[in-house]
Amino acid sequence: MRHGVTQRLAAIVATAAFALSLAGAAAAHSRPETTAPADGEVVAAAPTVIAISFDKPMRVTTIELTGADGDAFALERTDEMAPVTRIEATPPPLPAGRYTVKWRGLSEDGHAMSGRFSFEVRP
Ligand SMILES: [Cu+2]
Repeated sequence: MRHGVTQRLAAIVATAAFALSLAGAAAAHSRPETTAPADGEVVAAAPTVIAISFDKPMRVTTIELTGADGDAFALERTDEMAPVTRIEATPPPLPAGRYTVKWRGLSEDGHAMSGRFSFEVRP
């Protein structure tokens, strides 16, 4: 039954190759590395810049800032949706409170990515 063993081996090799290709695809994502403010950070002064750094270029398609009650705060950005490793957006003066930043983007490998982080302004 050598033939059967060869077929099983071929199937195992094909499965391993497929798993490796999935791992390779995952590793090619651009990922957020750090944010400013950091997720969960409590800041005494309202931030004048909201920033996200990525390990590889990310085309950020939306970035939104909302307060705890769901109010949206307009962010001014200058990246013009070009792929960037760091996006900086300027918020209006922020009163004390909790805020959430939500973003969506296209990774360097074309995959859709999204994330969120929160911070609190507590003077
Ligand atoms: Cu990817």
